[in-house]
Order: sequence, then C-alpha cells, then structure tokens
Amino acid sequence: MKHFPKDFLWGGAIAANQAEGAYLEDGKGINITDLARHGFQNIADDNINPDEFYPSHEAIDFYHRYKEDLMLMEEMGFKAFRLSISWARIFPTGEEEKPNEKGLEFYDNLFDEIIKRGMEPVVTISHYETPYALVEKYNGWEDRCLIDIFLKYCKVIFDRYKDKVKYWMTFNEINNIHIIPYAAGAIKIDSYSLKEKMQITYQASHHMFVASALANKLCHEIIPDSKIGCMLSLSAVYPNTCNPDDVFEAMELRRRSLFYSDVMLRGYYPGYINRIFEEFHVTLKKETGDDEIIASYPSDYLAFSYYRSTTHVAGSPFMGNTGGVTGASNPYLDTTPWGWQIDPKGLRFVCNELYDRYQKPLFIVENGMGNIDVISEDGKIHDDYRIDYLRRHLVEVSEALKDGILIIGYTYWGPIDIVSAGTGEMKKRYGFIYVDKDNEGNGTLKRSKKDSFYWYKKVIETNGDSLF
Ligand code: BGP
Repeated sequence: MKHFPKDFLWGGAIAANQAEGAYLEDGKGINITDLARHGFQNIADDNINPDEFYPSHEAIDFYHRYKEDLMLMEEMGFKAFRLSISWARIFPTGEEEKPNEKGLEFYDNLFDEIIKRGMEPVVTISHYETPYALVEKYNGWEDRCLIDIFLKYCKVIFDRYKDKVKYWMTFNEINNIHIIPYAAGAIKIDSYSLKEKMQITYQASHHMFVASALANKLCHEIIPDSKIGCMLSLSAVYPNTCNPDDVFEAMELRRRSLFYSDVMLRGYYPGYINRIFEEFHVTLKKETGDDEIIASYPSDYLAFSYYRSTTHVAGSPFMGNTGGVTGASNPYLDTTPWGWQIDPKGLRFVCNELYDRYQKPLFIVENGMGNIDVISEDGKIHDDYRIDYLRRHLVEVSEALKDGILIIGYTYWGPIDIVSAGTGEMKKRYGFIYVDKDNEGNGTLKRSKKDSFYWYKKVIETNGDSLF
C-alpha cells in the first residue's frame, strides 16, 4: 500500500504580514500586525513609533522577491503554496468604496507566478491582518458591521481571482481569539474584566461565524469549483493523569476550541456552549436569520495548524493550545527552544479525533519547527533537528491516512524563514530556506538552502516513500 495518495497537496505556508514587508507600498494601509512590534503575545502599539524597529515592516521582502522564492519552492516540488492576502492592500482602511488596484495587481502577479511554477495557490482571506482603522473605529469584530465590510472584500477577491484560486479559507486560527484576541478578532480587550472579555470575544466570534458562512456562500456562487474551509489552531490536548478530573477538564478545554469547528462545520451552536455562556454571563446578540445562515453554508473542509501538544492539570486556567502558551510539562516529550512540546503522534491523534467528529476532509496547513539555526564552518545550515521533527510528523500523517482519514494535503509552516507571529522575531526560524536577516534588521536578505531543503524535496519527489 502506498503511503500518500497521488494527488496529495505537498507544500508550504506563509502569511503576508510575516513575509511580504513593503508595509506602506503601493497604497497599502496599516494593518494590525504593522503595530505589533514584538508579536501577538505582547501588547501592540497604538501608533507606529518612528524610533522603534518593527521587523515585519520589511520582513523578508517577499513583496519584491517572491519570484526568486517561488522558484525555490518549485525546486522542492511543491504542489501547493498557502499564503494570505493582506486585506489592507486591497482596502487600506477596510471601508473605501473602491479597492486599491495596485494591491489587486500584486496578487494577480503572485498567483500567476505560483501557478506557472506548478503549484496550487491556497489562500487565507484573513490571517491576523485586519486593517487597523477597523480596530480604531469599531473594535474589530465586536461590531456587526464588520460582516459587510469583510464580505465586500471577499467579493472583490473572489471576482478577481476566480480563475486562479480554488482553495480558500476564511479566518486563520479563528479559535485563537481567546488567547490572542487582537490578532484573531481585531478586538482590543486588555483593560476589560473577564466577564466583559468573554462577552466581547463570543459576540465577535458570532459575527465571524456569520461572515464566514456568507463568504462560503459567495465563494461557491462566484467560483463553483472552489473549496472553502475554516481554519483552527488544533494542537493536541491531553489530561495530565488518568484522574477523572484531569480527563474531564481536558475534554472541556478541548471543546473551547472545537466549539469553533462545531459551529462552522456542523452548522449550529452545540448545546454545551450554553453552560459556558451561563458561567460567564454571556448574552449573545443574534439577528433573525443568523442561525439559518450558519446552518446553510458550512465550510467544505477543516484546515488546521498543529505544532505540539498541551497537558492539562485539573484546576489550572484554561489556555489556548498554540502560540507559546503551554500547559504542564509532559515528561515523555522533548521541547523546542521556545518550549513547544514536540509530539508527532499527537498529530495522528488529532487527525483521528477531528475526522471522527466531522467526517469532512482535513487539510494540515501548518506544522513546523521554530528553532535557532547556526551557520556551520562550511557556511551551511545542518538542521537535522528540523528534519527529524518533520520526518516523525510525516510518518504519523501517513499512519493517519492508513487509519482511513481523508487528508488532502500538508503545507509545512514557514518553508522560508519569516517573522514569527507570536514574538515578532526573525531568530525563531522554521525555513528550509535561510534568510540572512536578524532580529535587529541586519543582513543582506540573501536566501540559502538548509539541509532540510534537499530532504523535503526528496520526500515530495517520492510522494513520501523516502520517509521509510
Ligand atoms: C500560527 C500562526 C502563524 C505562525 C505559527 C507559528 O499560530 O497561524 O502565523 O507564525 O503559528 O507561530 P510563531 O510564528 O509564533 O512561531
């Protein structure tokens, strides 16, 4: 039996705000990341401080160098390339009457290049990149008017790219609105009480559910042969012991995330959420027709990121499951230098868990290892640790396929070094391609291949057989 199906979408994934740079070029507006100097785990500035250095403003200059970068992706044999459209390039403040033609042109050229190089573009419509003006004016998704603003943006990009892009996803890691609300929901809630935070977060989530369902509808109308998914952060959650309290709470913690895919894939609010709403005194404002919209236009597939697993001890606070927030340490697992527990089998576990629950295609759109790369005396980067991480995770993906799970593809996170979302640094590198740039902005931006580049190329070339 072959390990991977022959049309498996091997590839890599990046986000505009972490790679493009050119943060003010060709009419782009300021987006939320442009103000997050130290990444989303920290408080973002209200204005750009001219005396400070913002790594994402130039990032790796993908905006001007994408041709060279895509040539390297082609050399690795990528079948798919996941990227996001920077919303503020298309609508600088979100509310212009007409889109910014220069921004649209940029993505036209970019998609053409991706296709020319034999890859399927996989597009995230909103990857932590909401135009900042919408935060200032409406506190982002707290305000229902974001639904129409978002749909106007969706209509423009669906119309424009209908012949080029067939795979879409609406919001990156929508469930992360609970751990990084500014990034995932464009809401600023730091100064609020827990009760207020929960109220705003769930209300914003509701608006995003309606927006996502309507975007699904629009996408299918404009691009009949498209697939549009939801996207969640779904690293595994384990109970710390077999104490039923640990086991039960781990399940409850998991549900805080699965709530998002439950609504977006099944099309209704699950019963268990009422108890959470009661506990935090959340009163959701829904309009007539919202429930029908959510029920009528579910997502076609479930895309998710998987980096690690979290171990939960009963009684400890409920946290998210990625982005650097960790639960108890797991004595069976090693960690990355950023403390993320390396758990390949957890990926197989999650694939089974999700497919059992939804029976919808899964797309692993983020998985990867952030590490400190050192240039050796021979001038090269011998990143065996990354190869080992990847090999072990991909073996588990093949096991999940044998378990009967429908997985349409795997896009490694950060095939080229980019700015970290959580901490805003360059030092945390994921790439198969090294980019000569440091945390302070020094470097030539030159690209070079790490050992993992050749290794992943071989995996794709043999459709996974070289793993064994
Ligand atoms: C996910 C995000 C990505 C990304 C990745 C790795 O949460 O979708 O944008 O960067 O995590 O996180 P980090 O960059 O913090 O290492």
